[in-house]
Amino acid sequence: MKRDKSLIAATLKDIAPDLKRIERRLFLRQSLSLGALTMLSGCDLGSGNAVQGALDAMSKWNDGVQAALFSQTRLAKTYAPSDITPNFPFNAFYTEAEAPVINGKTYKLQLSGKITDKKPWSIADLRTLPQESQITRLICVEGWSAIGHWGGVPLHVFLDRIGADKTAKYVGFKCADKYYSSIDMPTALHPQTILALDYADEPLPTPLGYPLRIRIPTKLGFKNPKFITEIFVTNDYPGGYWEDQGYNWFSGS
Ligand SMILES: Nc1nc2c(c(=O)[nH]1)N[C@H]1C(S)=C(S)[C@@H](COP(=O)(O)O)O[C@H]1N2
Ligand SMILES: [Mo]
Repeated sequence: MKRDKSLIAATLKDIAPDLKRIERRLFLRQSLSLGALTMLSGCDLGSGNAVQGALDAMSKWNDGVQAALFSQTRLAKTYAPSDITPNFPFNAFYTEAEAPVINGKTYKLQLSGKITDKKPWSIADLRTLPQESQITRLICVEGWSAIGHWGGVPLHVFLDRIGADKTAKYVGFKCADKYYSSIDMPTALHPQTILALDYADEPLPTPLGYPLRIRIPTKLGFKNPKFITEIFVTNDYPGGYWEDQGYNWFSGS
């Protein structure tokens, strides 16, 4: 995540004189009250500084533009078996040795929120549903990407099966390692968004998220949560581990 943070820092440094000038002008003329600014940016400027408020507002605006451009019928590029990256890389906010080891035999996926049938699902249950396979590229904001072969249940099939409220805004994910993330409903229903159980036709190896992860080729890597323990459907913005630290929430790729 270093590269992106330093980029933001550099950008902030570049625009600092302009921001100072704008701030001073606003302050002197008092042409915009804090209340008006709060309404414009849609966030509470009193709790942060003006620059952060403006950046957050830009990021939210960017979410709206990206969501409008997103198409449920436009597919992410798929690749040939010969394109697959050998030794698909591990990435997390900790080292590979610290990845959670989950017992797939006793594991149950928990469901909550706007879902009719909240019965927990075992891995065996999930394997009775239709399976989909894809060779797609995962792109990480840290500056690397890798092509991998994923298999599992299309999320839209699962959401149908459990009676999820598809008019709700968000699908959220909780993970065994305290990671969490969330996506918009159109992305959740996209045909290539899958509840991945397999990598290269075998159960996921631990580093790649055993026993269950989300694979979304239309989103950046950090929006592909691994070691999923719970799925929920909600209209309340759930955020995410990196999203809550300033990463753009929509983050299409
Ligand atoms: N549970 C969990 N999921 C996670 C992460 C994490 O730290 N914990 N990191 C994310 C990030 S930043 C990336 S790039 C991808 C990496 O997936 P990989 O390990 O299969 O390469 O996982 C995402 N999902
Ligand atoms: Mo990432």
